[in-house]
Amino acid sequence: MNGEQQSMILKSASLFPPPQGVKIAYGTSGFRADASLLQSTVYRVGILVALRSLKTKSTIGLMITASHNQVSDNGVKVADPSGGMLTQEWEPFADALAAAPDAPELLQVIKDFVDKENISFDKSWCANLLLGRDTRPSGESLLEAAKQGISSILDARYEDMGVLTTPTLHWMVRARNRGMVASENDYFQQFASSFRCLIDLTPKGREHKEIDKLIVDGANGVGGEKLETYGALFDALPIDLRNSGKGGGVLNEGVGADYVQKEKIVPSGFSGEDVGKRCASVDGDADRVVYFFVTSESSNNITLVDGDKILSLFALFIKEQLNILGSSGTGINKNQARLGIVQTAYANGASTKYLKELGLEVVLTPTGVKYLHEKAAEFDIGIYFEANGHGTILFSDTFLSKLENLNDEVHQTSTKGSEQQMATSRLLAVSKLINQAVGDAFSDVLLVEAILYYEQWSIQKWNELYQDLPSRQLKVKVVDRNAVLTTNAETEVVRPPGLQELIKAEVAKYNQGRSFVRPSGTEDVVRVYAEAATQEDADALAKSVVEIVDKHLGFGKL
Ligand code: G16
Repeated sequence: MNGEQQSMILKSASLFPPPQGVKIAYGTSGFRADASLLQSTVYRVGILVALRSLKTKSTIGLMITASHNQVSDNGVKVADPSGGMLTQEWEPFADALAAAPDAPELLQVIKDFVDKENISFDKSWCANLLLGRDTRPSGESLLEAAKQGISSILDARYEDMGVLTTPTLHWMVRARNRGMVASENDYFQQFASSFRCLIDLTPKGREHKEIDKLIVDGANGVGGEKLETYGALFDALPIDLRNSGKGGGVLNEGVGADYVQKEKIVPSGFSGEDVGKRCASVDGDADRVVYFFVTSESSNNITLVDGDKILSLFALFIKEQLNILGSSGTGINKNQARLGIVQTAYANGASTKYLKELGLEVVLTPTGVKYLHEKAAEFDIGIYFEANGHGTILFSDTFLSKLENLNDEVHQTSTKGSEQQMATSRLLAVSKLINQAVGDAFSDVLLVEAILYYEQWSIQKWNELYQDLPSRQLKVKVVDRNAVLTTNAETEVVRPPGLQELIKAEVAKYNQGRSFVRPSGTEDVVRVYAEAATQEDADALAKSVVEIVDKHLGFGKL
């Protein structure tokens, strides 16, 4: 780094002093906190993405969002060259940047890292960034701070893509780095045409009726806003949009995927008139989706069809297509198409049992797309989902080229129109319909809808794939959530000592009981999950574990 570069950083960094007495750490998917505390952190992430772009000689993405959190929070996520989350290897650097107390120390952290990583400032590559933000009121000024951070790296360029869903930005980064054009319109056009293609590949003989209207809860956020603009492109899928954000509702307040999945009650904007209808709820930045139906006119109850059920539907469909290929002597048999499933400890026990009974390989990772994505990439086809509705399908490049070769062969022979050819085309269509950069509410909805159409299933029939074990998720405010350290994909606590034994003793009291606790990486809380044979038991188990956590780490008021 030359003198000019160093003085530029010093000068601009002094305009973004970190807030006193607050430590903001890199969490499950980036930095997240009350928006008023984030100017300095976001400025510094601007520097980080510029350096990441110089290091990888690729386009990098920066997204201002706090996704499911309350509207007064905000945050920043980074998209790596693949379109996935920032490599975990750079997280300590992100933390060190955020923690530097003043401009000179910040410069020192940067200089040390640039030397260690051997980052070159020669003119052969200018840092190149794509920027986006969700609809939060604090987004614009935080994005300004990010731009200042980027501009403090000489010759860095950025394109401000405006208000976007998080997965759109990840998709754009992936597409740009593969040499493709990548506007927001391209993103929606690709999904719309792949959806149409998959619908058209439904086998003849199955009843072809119109798809029933899907009711979508837009969380009063960017998902609702974009669906209003682009939803008509999905011409085969009629949509009744609620909570688009236009009617004055507040982002994530009593609405959205996180609310619906955690509370298991009807979101605002839905009523007894919606009983039995197919509904989907996206989260604040539209990277998650859960389905549900209202169970009775007179209560707030819903039947939740969560990320585990979406995963199971996807797994069943993909397996069916692979079976068709395997039985037709295509050369793509079970051994050449390793299909893997990735879940977290939050996966309902009944879902894992169901997937294993299908003969599938199931792996658990800690919470956070960054872990699930990495694991899923080890398979020819890796399907990952968190119960909260965050997930996607990854196809390895090798497997995709096998499919493409098979498709070419089939087009040259008389097997055209055969089941084998249809299965090949369906898998190729799925690979284009699914967002392989990151979990994406829109692309997941379109794939769910295409599969339900293919199977001719209602949401109720889909829900019957297996019966969820009753569960409850709660959160506890604690003095310091980082006092909790877990192991074994977050299923056991190793610190503070003694806590795990107490949880274990509580679990032993319940039939089919299971419970674990972990510090959230997006909110200042410890999360508690419990499941058991009945809802009363799951609730009671969750409540006792909350009390144990509160006694050990909280304020002892519960
Ligand atoms: C983020 C992550 C998800 C994670 C969720 C909750 O989602 O991308 O993988 O499940 O946070 O994390 P935690 O339990 O650590 O708070 P989002 O949609 O909020 O960006």
